Amino acid sequence: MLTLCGFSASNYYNKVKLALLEKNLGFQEEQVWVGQCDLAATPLGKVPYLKTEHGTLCESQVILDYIEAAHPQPALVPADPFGAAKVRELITFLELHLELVARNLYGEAFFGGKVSDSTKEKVGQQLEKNIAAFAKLAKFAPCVGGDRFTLADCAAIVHLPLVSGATKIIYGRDFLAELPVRDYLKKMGERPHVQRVNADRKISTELMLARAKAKG
Ligand SMILES: N[C@@H](CCC(=O)N[C@@H](CS)C(=O)NCC(=O)O)C(=O)O
Repeated sequence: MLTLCGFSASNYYNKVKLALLEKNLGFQEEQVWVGQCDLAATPLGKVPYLKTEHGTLCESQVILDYIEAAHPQPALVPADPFGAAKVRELITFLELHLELVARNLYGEAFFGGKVSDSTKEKVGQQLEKNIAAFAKLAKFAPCVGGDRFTLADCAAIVHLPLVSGATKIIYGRDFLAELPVRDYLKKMGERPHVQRVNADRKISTELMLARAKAKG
């Protein structure tokens, strides 16, 4: 039995959760907040991590690659090596070049903190450049990499709303507005597993914010 550890407000947790659901794999969820992680399983204290019959794994992409190799069907990565690499290329852009850059804004955008003006300026410039590059690779036809639902969609569905939301709040403008992201997310939102992830996310986000408030 697989146990996914973390919490449903986390985009990286939800990337893995969506893939597990789409692959129809039985798994259980163990709610672990940041600060409560088993550091032997996730030495940087990040979620998600996965408990398997062989041991634990951290880092969402490592977990997804393991799941795909261990349970190839239904496939969320094309069988041909080039198609598979194109999926990973999109995930790299989504995470390394979009989400991780936008993450510098979350403290102020979502958690009542403050981000310096110089950070906002630097991050804004990086995002403009990286989003323009991502736009050249993404297809949204209707899935992010073309006509098939893949692991790149598991990443795009959870990360793109944060990039939109953070830029809207910090710069007063959704940096993804010129891409068909809203229609894409609406279409993906028709999938029952995406609906489940989003419903769980809302509950978990309220819990997370209540915990932060209680802590002061
Ligand atoms: N590269 C990691 C990123 C995971 C990550 O940043 N998770 C966040 C929650 S969304 C976290 O645990 N943050 C706590 C921390 O970094 O200390 C992955 O793909 O799993």
